[in-house]
Amino acid sequence: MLLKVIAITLFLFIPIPSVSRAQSTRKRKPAAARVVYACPMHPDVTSTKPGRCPKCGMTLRPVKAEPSPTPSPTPPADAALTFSSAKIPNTRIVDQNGKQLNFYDDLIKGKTVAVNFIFTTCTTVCPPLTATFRKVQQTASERGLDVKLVSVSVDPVVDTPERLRAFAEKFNAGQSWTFVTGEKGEIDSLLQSLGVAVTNKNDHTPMILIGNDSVDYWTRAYGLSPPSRLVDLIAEAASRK
Ligand SMILES: [Cu+2]
Repeated sequence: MLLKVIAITLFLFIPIPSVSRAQSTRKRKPAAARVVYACPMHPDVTSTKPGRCPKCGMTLRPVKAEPSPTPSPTPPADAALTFSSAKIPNTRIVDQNGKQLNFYDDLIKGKTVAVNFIFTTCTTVCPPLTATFRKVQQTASERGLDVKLVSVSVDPVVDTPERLRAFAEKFNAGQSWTFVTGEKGEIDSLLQSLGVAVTNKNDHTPMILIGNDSVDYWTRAYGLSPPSRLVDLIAEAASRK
């Protein structure tokens, strides 16, 4: 009887060490084959498992493990450097007043602009993003800066002009702040061109595109940066000759 118990115990326990050995071997795969997950807005936030960024809540995206163990603290160079006015399409869009506009000609051409990406039913990052934009609007006007704010809906089917107008009113949006929606296909291709397309609207980026179209100067900023910092970036863009 005792022997039987020992035999069963052995039978039950013997395989376990070999399984955990197999797992630890798997974990020790060479770095080249490993995938790490990084936040698109916070490249310093990385994880070996999928999940969300603790800073902004965005879904971490798989990236190739870097040969260096410390990832660069600056955003990838392509984010800031390869964008230009030529990439902005003249998409047919509708604003919060139901007016048909052409995205580039009517909202961007010759202007200093800040563009963010939101949807009105968002319960996470969009309310603070929009509140930040409201503060930017206020501070920019106090500093006499001529900047147009543009908020593009990443959920154009739900975000009708009426919904956007109610949202705009809630955030005291002034004349120089346009909310953009339109046909889903059109908006999707607009988002694609602006480099912010996502398959799930909840993954949309808290990024602000800031630029001065007249000199084709563009930069990107984290959408929840202090408003004064964003206004500094806008002022810098506006001052480019
Ligand atoms: Cu959101």
